[in-house]
Amino acid sequence: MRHPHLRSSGTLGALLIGLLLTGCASDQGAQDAERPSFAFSGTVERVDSAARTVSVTNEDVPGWMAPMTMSYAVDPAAVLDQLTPGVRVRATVYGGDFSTLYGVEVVP
Ligand SMILES: [Cu+2]
Repeated sequence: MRHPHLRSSGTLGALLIGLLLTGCASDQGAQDAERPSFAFSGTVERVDSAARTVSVTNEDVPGWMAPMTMSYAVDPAAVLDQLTPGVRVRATVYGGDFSTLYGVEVVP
């Protein structure tokens, strides 16, 4: 799914070229280790138990995404059961991946 808020096709083009070069230089297949990671934090707005997704309003993540509310899959999937509207979460996100929050933790 395309992220709806990419500001310039130049950024996307550079990203795609980067991915291609990465693919040529290495066949490790572990994309996450080679992409920039960002610390994500935000507030849960809604949980869709059937779809196993959560709608989160994020704080600004410079270089990744400005504050907005979007729907994500979560990893580990089991953490979804701890999430309810209003809960604050921390996670790790990766450059170019706007669909999944990784290592999700509830902020006490
Ligand atoms: Cu967004």
